[in-house]
Order: sequence, then structure tokens, then C-alpha cells
Amino acid sequence: MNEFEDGAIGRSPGARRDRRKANQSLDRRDFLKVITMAAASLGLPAAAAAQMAEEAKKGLKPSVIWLHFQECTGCTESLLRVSAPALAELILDLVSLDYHETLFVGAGYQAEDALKSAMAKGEGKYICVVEGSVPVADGGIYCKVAGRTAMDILKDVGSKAGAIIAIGSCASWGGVQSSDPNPTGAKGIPEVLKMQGINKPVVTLPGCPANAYNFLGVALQYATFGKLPSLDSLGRPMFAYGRLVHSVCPRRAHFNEGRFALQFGDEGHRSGYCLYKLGCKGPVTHASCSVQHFDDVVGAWPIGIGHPCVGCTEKSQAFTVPMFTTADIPNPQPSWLFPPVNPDRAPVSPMATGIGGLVGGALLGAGLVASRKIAAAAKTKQDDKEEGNGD
Ligand code: FSX
Ligand code: SF4
Ligand code: F3S
Repeated sequence: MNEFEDGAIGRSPGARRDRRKANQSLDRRDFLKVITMAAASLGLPAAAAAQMAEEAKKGLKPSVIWLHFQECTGCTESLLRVSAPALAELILDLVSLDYHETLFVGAGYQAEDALKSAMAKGEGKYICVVEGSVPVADGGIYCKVAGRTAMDILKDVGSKAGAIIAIGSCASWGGVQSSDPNPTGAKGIPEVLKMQGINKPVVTLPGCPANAYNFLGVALQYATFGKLPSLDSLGRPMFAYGRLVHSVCPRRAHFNEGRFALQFGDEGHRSGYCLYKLGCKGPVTHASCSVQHFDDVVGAWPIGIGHPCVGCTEKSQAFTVPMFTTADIPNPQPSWLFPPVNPDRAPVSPMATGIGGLVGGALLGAGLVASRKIAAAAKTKQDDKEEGNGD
């Protein structure tokens, strides 16, 4: 029997003993819940979640070496700040966190030895997680750990890893540090590795911070099935970054109907209307936060708490386009083209059906002309909206 089977999951023997006494079944349920949510966020079926749970129960936890460079540690905080304290401990028990500077009790030479031994033990297999960007200006002197530059550490640890995960926007593409004028030459991990001639695929999980479940899903899939999820051209897993926030936003119906908050605290804002006119970047931002809220807390994501999306996952938006500047939307959908929700109903006679067919044919013929008219009218309507008449 191991710690998962007997429900005693915790960071220390004392904590495990207390939890065992307090509530065994809750721990076991939480454990399965975390694995199932991680698998579900990957789009994997329940059977895959069960297999992941089996592997974790066997103790085959992926060895993770977690590096910290230029960042705020928000990604680690997000991983730890889950709703129930037990879940935070569970997350740490699902992976074997063999080196993590901010969570380590040890320091100095002890920590350095732990890094060396984790690298030697798991060479070619460990997951190298990088949080933070790497400064490349002036030989990389702006970020050093134990006397070595971030560039050197990344080259050393990254080149011997089985998989590399760049967690957060800083590691994915540079993040806030890389904003103009970028004095330290901050860059994302894929770019720096390429500069160093290391040709390894890097999974990027942008977000400031990244969502913990996206990380867990990737790490557990790699540990269980030995492969990484399908990635887009920026290295982002399709399961999490394959759609726009706007496509699955709970405020989308308000957008479609032209109901917008125009100021923080106004009636539209208090009524939960769309935040587009307050600068929401959801229409140009790829992320899963609208369906996978943060830290297992329902509603814990920017739009959920009434703030416009700032495009934290997108290099082209975050820390580049001002927070409250309205996003450029390529395809606005004027709501008046939608069919009415409650159309007037009347009995339909066979004659009417026949006529309907004829009318349908005529409409098809007239479609081209009509669509041109609609396009012109839609543009006028949109222009009206932009001028503040859109409610
Ligand atoms: Fe912070 Fe992570 Fe932002 Fe960066 O998140 S939340 S600055 S993405 O690297 O710690
Ligand atoms: Fe949601 Fe923002 Fe789109 Fe409005 S503009 S529907 S708040 S993502
Ligand atoms: Fe980030 Fe926007 Fe989601 S700011 S967390 S991508 S709502």
C-alpha cells in the first residue's frame, strides 16, 4: 500500500498522519478529482484519467527540475493556490519535484547538489520546467543563480532533459520583462535554446500566470504515455490554446446583442455585460481560462471577476497594447442579423409550404444582392456602435 492508496497524501509524515486521521476519503477523492480535471483539460477520455491515476499510484511520478529566471513566481503561486489546501499538496505529490528554488527547504550548496543529482539520476528523462525569461544582453549578466547565468543553466539543464515546458508568458515569449525597451534583452525559452543550438521541442504554456491544470495535464500525459500533446506553431498545446477566449466567453451573448459595460461600475458593468468597450482582448487571445478557471475556484479568471482580458497569453497583446485600448476585431457580428429568439408563430398550411419553396428559390437567386446590402448595412451599424450608439 502506498500513500495514495491509504489516502495519506501530504508533504510531511506529520501532515500525512494528521490527514489520515482527519479525513481519508476526502484525500482520495481529491486525488482522483485533480487527475480527472488534468486529463479533461487535455481532452482525454475517462479511461486515460484512470491510467494516469494508476501510474501516479504506482509512484511513477515524473521527475521535474523547475528553474526560475526573470519572473514574479506567479506561476508557482498559481500552482499552489488551489481552493482546498489538500489539493496543493496533491499537485506536488503528482510530480516528483526534485529541484525548485522557491519551494526548497535547502539552500546554497545543498540545493546545488540536489540539482546535480536530479540531473544525473534522470538524464534524458526528466521534465525541465522553466519559469521566467532569460536575459541575453551583456552576456546574460542580469540573471544569475549560484554564480551562473540563466543562459548557462538553461543550456546545461535543458540539453539533458527529456521534455521542456516553458511555463508562463515570461518563459514562453519574454513576458513583461521583454516589453519595450527591454533593457536586459529578455527572451523566451524557445528563442534562447535556438540561439544556443539546442534543437528540442519546447511546450509553451503562456499566461500570466499559467493555468496549473494545463501544466499538470502536460506533465501527467508525458509521464503516463511518454508523449506530449499536439502543439501549434508557437509550441502551445492545442487542447488549451486552440480557441479564442471570446469564442467561449459567458458574456458573449451580451456582445452579440450589443450590450456593453462602458465604465467600471456603471449599470452595464454591474449587470455583467460584455467588457469589449473597456478594452477586453478576448477576441484576439487564445487561452482556456474561460472554461478552465484558476485554482479550482469557479469564476476565478479576469472576465469572471469583471476585468477585461488583457491578452496575457498573447505576445502581440500583453504588455504591448495598452490595457484599456479596444481590440481590433476582424469579424464583428452585428446582432440584428441573428434570427429573433421568439419568432411569431402561426399554423403552416401545405399551400404555404409550397409557396415557401418558391420563395426560398427566389431568395437564393437574390442572395448575392442581399448579402451585399447586408454587408453595407452591417458596416454602418458597426460604425454607429463604435461611435457609442451600440447599446
Ligand atoms: Fe509571474 Fe510566472 Fe507572469 Fe511571468 O507567471 S505571473 S510574471 S508569466 O513567469 O511568475
Ligand atoms: Fe467576453 Fe471579452 Fe468577448 Fe466580451 S469581448 S464576449 S467580455 S471575451
Ligand atoms: Fe489571461 Fe485574458 Fe485569460 S488576461 S487569464 S487570457 S481572460
